Amino acid sequence: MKDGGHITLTLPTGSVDERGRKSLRRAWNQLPRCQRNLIILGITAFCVTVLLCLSGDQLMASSLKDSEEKLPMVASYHMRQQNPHHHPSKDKDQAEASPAPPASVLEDKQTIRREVENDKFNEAYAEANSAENVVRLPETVAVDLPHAVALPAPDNTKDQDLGGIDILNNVEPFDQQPSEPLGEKEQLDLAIKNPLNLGGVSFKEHLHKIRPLLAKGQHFHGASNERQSAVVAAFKHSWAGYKKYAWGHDNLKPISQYSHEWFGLGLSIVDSLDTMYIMGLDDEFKEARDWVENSLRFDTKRDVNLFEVTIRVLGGLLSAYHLSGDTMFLAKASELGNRLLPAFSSPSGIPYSDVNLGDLSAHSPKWSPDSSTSEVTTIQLEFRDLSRSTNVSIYEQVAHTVNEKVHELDKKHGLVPIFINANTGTFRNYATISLGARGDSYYEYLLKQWIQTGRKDNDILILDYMQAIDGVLTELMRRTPREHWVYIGELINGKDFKPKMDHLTCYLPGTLLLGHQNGMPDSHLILARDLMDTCYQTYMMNPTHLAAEISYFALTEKDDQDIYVKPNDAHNLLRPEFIESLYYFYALTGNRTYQDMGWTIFQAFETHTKVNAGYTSLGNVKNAQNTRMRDLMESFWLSETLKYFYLLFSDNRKEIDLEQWVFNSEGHPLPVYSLKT
Ligand code: DMJ
Repeated sequence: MKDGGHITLTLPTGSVDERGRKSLRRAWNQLPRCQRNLIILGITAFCVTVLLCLSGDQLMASSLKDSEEKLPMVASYHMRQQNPHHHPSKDKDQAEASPAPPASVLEDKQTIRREVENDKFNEAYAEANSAENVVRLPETVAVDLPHAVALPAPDNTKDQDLGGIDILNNVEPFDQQPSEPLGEKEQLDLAIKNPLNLGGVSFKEHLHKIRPLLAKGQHFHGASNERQSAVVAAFKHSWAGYKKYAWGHDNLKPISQYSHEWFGLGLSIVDSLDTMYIMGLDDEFKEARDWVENSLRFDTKRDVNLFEVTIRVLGGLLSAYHLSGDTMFLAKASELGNRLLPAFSSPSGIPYSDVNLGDLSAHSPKWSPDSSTSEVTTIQLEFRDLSRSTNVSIYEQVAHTVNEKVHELDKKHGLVPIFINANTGTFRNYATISLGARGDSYYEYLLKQWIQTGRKDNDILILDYMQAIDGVLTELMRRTPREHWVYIGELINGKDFKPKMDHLTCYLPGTLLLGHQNGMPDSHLILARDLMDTCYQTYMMNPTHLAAEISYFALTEKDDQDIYVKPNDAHNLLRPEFIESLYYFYALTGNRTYQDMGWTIFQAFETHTKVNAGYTSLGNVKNAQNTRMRDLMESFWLSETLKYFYLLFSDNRKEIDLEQWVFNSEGHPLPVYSLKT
């Protein structure tokens, strides 16, 4: 048992527990007292050392918080306070003691590390939500997106903390946090006065604080078949022309080989980011990303349209952020969000249509006192996403106020006039009712916002949507007399039926199907299918196999044709709406017939709109020999038309999973947030 100071313990066989204990005790008693004291001293010294290491590590937490390898401060704080199983010093010792593992093991470890960090974040997140001094949060909260954004929604009540930033404020209070909660107006003023800040601190500082909440990025495989490759080639051809002749400008004029400026925000670049990311065009994405970082400026004193800039630029930046995980895009989106906020300073809360991003002022359009209804109601997906991505509530708050105000207004069976006054907050009397220009995406965003926020029962958004589609069925839907094409007409002056349908309305079949997939009645499905047929016919009826901007429908058998196009309406702007609907039909049903329909149209674009420097809009789709090229490639060709073609032709109809993502009106996917349970 004893051998030169080393102790050897031999356990006899039999009842291991009992015999072992006895034999240990005997061995211990046989040791000289001084040796026993030495052992006790050794054990005590070991325990003291371990205790000292632990508290030392805790004390070191603040100095280590900037390290990339370290857990973000927010999460680590909570872990150390709340999780008794967390042993940072042990992790560190293990990392130091082990030799470099092979790559596969590293990957495993990274996966484990990510999982551990997720667990840590979840605990921190749960703790943050339960803490007394945290902003009270509303109905929806994202908790289960694999890529990321587990963020609370802001409180919609008036008494709310500054910018809603402080779900994490029990961790590390912000310097400029006021002692009293700020109201909506004060939050708005604060954000407008400091467009380069989030909640009173720099973007960098704020994003650092919310690191556990940031997007992780997605992976795409690139084209997997010939049709997808053909779409990628079309994108590359468009991009090459844009780069050569219009780089940094809004749009390309592919015939004159020149640029077209609208807002001076490089629209084609920002609108293309997520398309390139999804297509796996890494080099192109990188050069676009670098342009955004170094050259995209929002401080120019120039009026821009709130809606267009929101869906194209804010939506484009946010989508690029969620897909790539690159926080540069989120910082840019935050600055833009701040600079767009002056639009909401109207007396009614209905935003003005025009904003001067440099001046930080806003006003109604020069030609009218009214904003377009679809424009003020098609900014909510983006503003909400900005709030949830940054954990600053003001954006969602002001945008949701518009939902509430419009909800309160009188409508015709859920249908809205296409103009609304930002000063009075009321619809223009006798304005047209339409699911085309100036009305279209009001209906789209009712459904999509409801999906984005987790599909809450009895939400005003879905109630308004259901009522509106009822109104479409009873007030606007008609069939042609001979061939029974179903179409959606308009109500001029809010009452007189006009059998006119914009190509813009061809987004509706896809949206209706998406709604049906999410529990809307079968009448929506039937309308979706019928309208799909009609929209396809508006392409196939022309010798170019391309649709005109506006189609008319026969009211009686006296009209020569069931569907006809007037000479001034025969243009095609490379618009996406029908391709978008084809995509939803394929993605939600898996029926490849929709791919074939899309392929026919893609080839028509190739034949009639492809030119040396890109793809061009046309003046006349009714004459294949004389299409009268119009010389403009709008950015939605890159953000929507080509993206929807690409996704439509995918072998994987869930390449973008519609359970997890919702496309904004410009084709930019944004994450769906779960309903808080
Ligand atoms: C795009 O900018 C958007 O789809 C918008 O909602 C409607 N118009 C164009 C495309 O046609």
